[in-house]
Amino acid sequence: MYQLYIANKNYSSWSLRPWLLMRQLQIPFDEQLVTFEEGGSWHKFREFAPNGLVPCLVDGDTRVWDSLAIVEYLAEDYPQIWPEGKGARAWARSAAAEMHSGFGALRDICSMNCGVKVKLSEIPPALQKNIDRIDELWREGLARFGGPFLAGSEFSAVDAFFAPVAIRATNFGLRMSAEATAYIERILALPAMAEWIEAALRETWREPGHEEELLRAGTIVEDLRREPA
Ligand SMILES: N[C@@H](CCC(=O)N[C@@H](CS)C(=O)NCC(=O)O)C(=O)O
Repeated sequence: MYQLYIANKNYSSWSLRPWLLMRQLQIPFDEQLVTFEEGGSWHKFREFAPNGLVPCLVDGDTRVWDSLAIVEYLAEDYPQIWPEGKGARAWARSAAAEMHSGFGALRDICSMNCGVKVKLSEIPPALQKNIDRIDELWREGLARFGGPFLAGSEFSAVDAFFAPVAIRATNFGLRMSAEATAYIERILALPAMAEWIEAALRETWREPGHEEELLRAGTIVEDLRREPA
């Protein structure tokens, strides 16, 4: 049985990607949730991941320590992880890679916090550029492959890679096109996504670094999380 190491569901956008993909595609795994440490989790996460980061997949003697590498490792046994058709797979891989290595302003300013809604104090040009590019990319995929998912009729790895954007866009009130907004609603309605968010809202752990990121971005308008113990 695969073991998937993740961190706090409320904060960990990288953990969400393989977790959602595996849950949605019904790939069995044991979830190993290890909470973030105040000031950095390097030592704690090094106990299972050589790079000291989550997510990390353990399959017997094999350790896979990056979200994109995990997806590719799983795809060797579960080809449905990528869409059918060489052209759709090339598009999906390019888009997932663009998310994996880019959109720094969105990731920095709108950090994932499933339970908290924030009014941004400003939308700097770099953030608007990221939002516009994601909107363009999503509209392209939906139109070209016919939806309802980014690369066609089935949920695939490219949807999992953009899933945290659905949470960020909702919680930071980012304005997107009608097609992108409808796509966000579809992703949030997936049973596995609802399961992740419900679990995130039940968490009572708080990590000051992640909380401070929100305060730098704007004003908190709603906190739906369970009170810390
Ligand atoms: N490129 C990596 C990024 C992994 C990453 O940055 N993970 C964050 C959590 S979402 C982490 O482990 N941070 C450790 C820390 O905050 O100390 C991947 O795709 O898996």
